[in-house]
Amino acid sequence: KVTLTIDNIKVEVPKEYTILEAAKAVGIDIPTLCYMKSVNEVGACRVCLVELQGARGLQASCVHPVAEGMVIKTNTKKVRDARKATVELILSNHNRECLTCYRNKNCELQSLAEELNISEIPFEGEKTGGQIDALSHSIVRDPSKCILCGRCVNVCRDVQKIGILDFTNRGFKTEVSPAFNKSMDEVPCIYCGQCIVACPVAALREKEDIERVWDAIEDPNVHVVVQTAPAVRAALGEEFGLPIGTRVTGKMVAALKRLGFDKVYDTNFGADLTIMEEGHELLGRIQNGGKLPMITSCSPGWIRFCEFNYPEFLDNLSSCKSPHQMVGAIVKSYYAEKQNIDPKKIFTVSIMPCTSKKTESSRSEMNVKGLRDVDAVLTTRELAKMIKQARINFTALEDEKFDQDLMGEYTGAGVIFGATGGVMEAALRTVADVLEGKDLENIEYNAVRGLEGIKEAEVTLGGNTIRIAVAHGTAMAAKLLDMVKTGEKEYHFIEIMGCSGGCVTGGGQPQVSAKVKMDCDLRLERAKALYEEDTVMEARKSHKNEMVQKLYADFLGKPNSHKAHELLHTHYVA
Ligand code: HC1
Ligand code: SF4
Repeated sequence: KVTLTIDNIKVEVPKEYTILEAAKAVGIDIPTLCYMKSVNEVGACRVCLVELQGARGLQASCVHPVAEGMVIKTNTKKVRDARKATVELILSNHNRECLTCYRNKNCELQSLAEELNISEIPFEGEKTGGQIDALSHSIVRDPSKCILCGRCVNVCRDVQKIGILDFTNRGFKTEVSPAFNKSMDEVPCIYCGQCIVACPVAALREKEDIERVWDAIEDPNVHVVVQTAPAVRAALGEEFGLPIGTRVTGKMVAALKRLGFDKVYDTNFGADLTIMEEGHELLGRIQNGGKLPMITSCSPGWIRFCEFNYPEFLDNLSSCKSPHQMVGAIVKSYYAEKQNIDPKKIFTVSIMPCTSKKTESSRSEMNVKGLRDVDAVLTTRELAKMIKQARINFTALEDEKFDQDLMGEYTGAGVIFGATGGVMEAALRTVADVLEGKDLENIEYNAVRGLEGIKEAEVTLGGNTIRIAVAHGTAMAAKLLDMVKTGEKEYHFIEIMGCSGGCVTGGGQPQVSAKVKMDCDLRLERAKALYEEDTVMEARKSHKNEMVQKLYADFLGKPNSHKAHELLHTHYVA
């Protein structure tokens, strides 16, 4: 430990701390901009400058290590002037159309400018920033908003180990973009959107599809069915000022009904259905000598990662479509038939915590007899925008229930899909009952919960030992697959999610400032909300979902039947 003085307060902290962390330990809040804990600690923007006695010039506190006896001042005229000048310089080369900006009122640069009391920009000159890139289905990049903080670069390169974005050109012409200034559409980007949630401004955002959804709702000849992913309920409340980790399932449903959707279902029904299909696929592969390990296929970011980087594992992927695609396909077939609605007049909307789902739903294979499984995918953020546009007082809404007919039931197993390890746990709950031939009581698999990058376990079921692994974030996926490739590890079943933490921290979830993220691990808080919902559900195993059983009895036959394959399974391309 070392002792130092910050703003006349003595503080004792571990010697590995930076000045920024030491100040925080005694409640002194130093502003930052490029800094993002564990992701971007580079001291590039110089907003976190402090005065260090005896040092020449001001020091960037986010990278400067503490030392015994240091005397630091964080709030002198010199410090304030320097921070202000730095932010003024950034603003002088920034597209300042704040009123019409995607991040208006939720922008870290805007808040900083306000805090520093910046009322005019003394230097005005040439501006950099090229064309907006909106070619992909998932992500829009606007260089005129970029402040070159490097957070997206580091998330993509170090956390995801993909490296799509980097600094290009030099000096004043520096830009962050894919190599050779290509479009995000032309590079092996997996559209995980982790760069979006890392961005402090609006240089990266999702490709919005709100207007098409409003149009469908407005059209009296169109029957609009909406479904919500498990992880959305764990984060939507943040957009309305509720604490991180507040579960807002009932309010979300109430809001969707007020927005005018004809039917409100939960993707969890599809998650339960996925477990039936995937569980039987796994049992089939184990019993018939099929390709192992089988790997889950719900996360479209992970699927793209596999297609681009590990094509040798394509046959290992479960052939199951992801749960929301399954729901879409079942709505346009079974539901349409039962409700006697022409499937051509049905418009399906998925509310997802994920930006990659937009691209997934546009894949040509994702259709039923030429009709799209899912017509539009909106992120959690886009749903929040619609609710705000409709002037719904979200926090005051009374809880409402999902529509209860046909596809209106779900189990706790479906809910936990949204957290890393959840798909595995849900699958085990069903596979265990099948192999043991009874209704097991112990259904919580703690070995696959939590934030360890790679989780492994061995479970013995009905005399069979099943070796499983779970990885989240593509860096961890790569590490795990490399071990499988060399033969160092052998498994029967692997769950992989493209984002660290699973869907709860997907690229379509509410943006949370780096400052808040310093103290709060979103992955844990949001996952808690899902595990909580699981424990209050009456049925917690997918095969106990009676509406899924009825779907098989009345329509699909049995899991992995010909019809199930036609509607619920897909293929992958290298
Ligand atoms: Fe997910 Fe899934 S869990 S992929 O993370 O399998 O997006 O939440 O909807 O489809 O159910 C996302 C979440 C989601 C699918 C399910
Ligand atoms: Fe990288 Fe994901 Fe952003 Fe693509 S979406 S640039 S893969 S972080």
